[in-house]
Formats: sequence, C-alpha cells, structure tokens
Amino acid sequence: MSSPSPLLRRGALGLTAALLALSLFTTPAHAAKSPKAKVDRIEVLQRSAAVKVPVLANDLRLGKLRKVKLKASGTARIKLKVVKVKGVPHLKVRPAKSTKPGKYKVVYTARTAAGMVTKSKLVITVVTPAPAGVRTDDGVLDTVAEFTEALTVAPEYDGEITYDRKNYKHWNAGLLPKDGCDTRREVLLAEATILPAVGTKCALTGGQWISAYDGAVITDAGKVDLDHMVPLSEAHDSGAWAWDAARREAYANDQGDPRSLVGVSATSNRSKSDRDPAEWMPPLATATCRYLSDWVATKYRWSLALDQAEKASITSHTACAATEVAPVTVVPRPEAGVTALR
Ligand SMILES: [Ca+2]
Ligand SMILES: [Ca+2]
Ligand SMILES: [Ca+2]
Repeated sequence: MSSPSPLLRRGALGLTAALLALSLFTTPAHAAKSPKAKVDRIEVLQRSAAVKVPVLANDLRLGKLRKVKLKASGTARIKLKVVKVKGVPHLKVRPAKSTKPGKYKVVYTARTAAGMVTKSKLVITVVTPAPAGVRTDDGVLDTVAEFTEALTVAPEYDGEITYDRKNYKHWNAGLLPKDGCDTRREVLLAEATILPAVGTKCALTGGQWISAYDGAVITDAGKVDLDHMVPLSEAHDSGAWAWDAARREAYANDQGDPRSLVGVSATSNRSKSDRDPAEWMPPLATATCRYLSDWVATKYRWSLALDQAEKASITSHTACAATEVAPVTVVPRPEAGVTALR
C-alpha cells in the first residue's frame, strides 16, 4: 500500500467564501489597501513528515513578499517555519510526535515589497492515519465505517482472568489531584450545560446536564451517572483482561478524550449496563450515529477489539457508515513487562 500524501485536502471551503463575502461589506473604505484575513485549511497526518503550504497567495499578485510574521495560536505542538520553495514563501508545518489529533490555528501576516499587509489564517487539522492494510477513501480514518474496518475483530475473552470491577480503580483524584473533585465530578463540571456551584469537598449544587442517550435534562448532579462509553467489563472482554493495573486505572478514569466518559441519566446508564452495540443502543433515535462514532473511537483509542456480532451490528446501521469520527489519539501500549492481574 503506498503511503498517502500527507497533504490531503486543501482549498477554501464554503465558509471561507461566506466570510470573505461578508468582509466585503464590513471593510471600511480606508482599509481597502489591506485585504482582510484569508483562511486556508489543510489536513496533516499525525506523525507525518513536514508539509509545505504556500503562504496564502492573495498578495503575491501585488508584488514580492518581503516578510511573513507568524503569530501562532494553539500550535505549541506543531512546528512552523517560513521557507521558500522556488522563491515562493511557504509555511512549513510539522506536527510533533506528541501532537494530538485535533484542530490548530495559525495566524500570520505577510508584507509585500509594496507595503501591503495581509493577515491570513491557516487551520491545521491533525488527523488519525489509517494503519497499513486498512482500506479508506483517502488514507485518513474519519468515518464510522473506516474505524470499524480498522478495529481488530476477536471473540470476547472467556479465559481464566475473570472481570472484577475493583481491578478497574475508579474514580480516582482526576486531572487535578488537589481540587477535592474526583474524576466523576471533574467530568460533570466539564460537561455541564449550566455550571453547578462547587462547595467544600467538591459538593455540586444546581447545574444542568443533558443526557446524550435519552435527551433527559438533569438538574441534580447526584442523578447524573458517569458512564464508560465502552463499559469496563466490555473493555475487559475486548482486550483489557491482559492489561496491568495502571493501564486499567487510566482507562477507567480517561479524561484524555471527551468521548470516553459521558454523563448520562441514571436510567439510561443502567439499561445500557455492560452491553455493547449488538445488545444495546441509546433509546434516543437521533443519538444512534453519534453513539457508534464515539464507540468505535473509544475502542480504537484503547486498541480494544470488536466481536463479530458487535461489528455486524455497527455495520448494519448503514445510515451511520459515513458519520464523521473526530481524530483519535491512541494510548500507546506499554512496551513490555505487562503482567495481567489474576
Ligand atoms: Ca476517510
Ligand atoms: Ca481532582
Ligand atoms: Ca463486544
């Protein structure tokens, strides 16, 4: 399989055109010499080699570029440099090894020899590359069908290392160990549609949450269950049985991806219990595709397998095949020395 071009798609989107059209009406006459910010978008694969993108050509027609000034925002993990390719200024973009998939923005100004200054924006989406051998339309994993295809298929584990909830320690102290809030409350604070008041020992009062599985509006934190998207015992049977205690705890308290833990109504959480999509789907019909998208993303993030029935069930939701799955950061497996709990 030939490796896909790291520069996958670019060019102005409809939104850009709309913004530019709008700017025609909002640009004061005296500023006519300095065209408004233009936006370009690229997708680069995680861990790809550097990609060179021409500095937005808007002003090249107006004369040679004298200076390009970078003012990067949200790009701490993306290396940027202005280079010349055949005399044409380019931005050299390279995600660091640790760069997480997601969207990053760069704002830069360019000054031409004639003194014209333009401000431009580059939106860099770092995407999840497809592993070798997985067929995709464009080398990028970004749909439910593609993630489903990329996941390992294996029967659910039925060996001697039996599932025990207490071997998946949760909730722990969370991202902020000293704030008095455990993982559950940290996530509830992050997901609240109206923030609750936070009292001593992180007691939560008031606030509002919307349960993604059934649409229930909940105004009492005590009635929000924090659900593992892929339930602990389902994870165990899908590969986590072989993990050590630290990885299990990391999984059980995962705040590295907002899809892993989700605040939902207690009734929907209890009806879901430890079931996978072959056995349970959210009661809210409009939640189907989002649920499958988040499910395959979480399995992929943690390198968990699908069983045959589960894969068949996900695939049977043909309306969701093309549903987008936002980029996923895979949690690396420990190199060696993994001792399974017994
Ligand atoms: Ca794709
Ligand atoms: Ca905490
Ligand atoms: Ca399963």
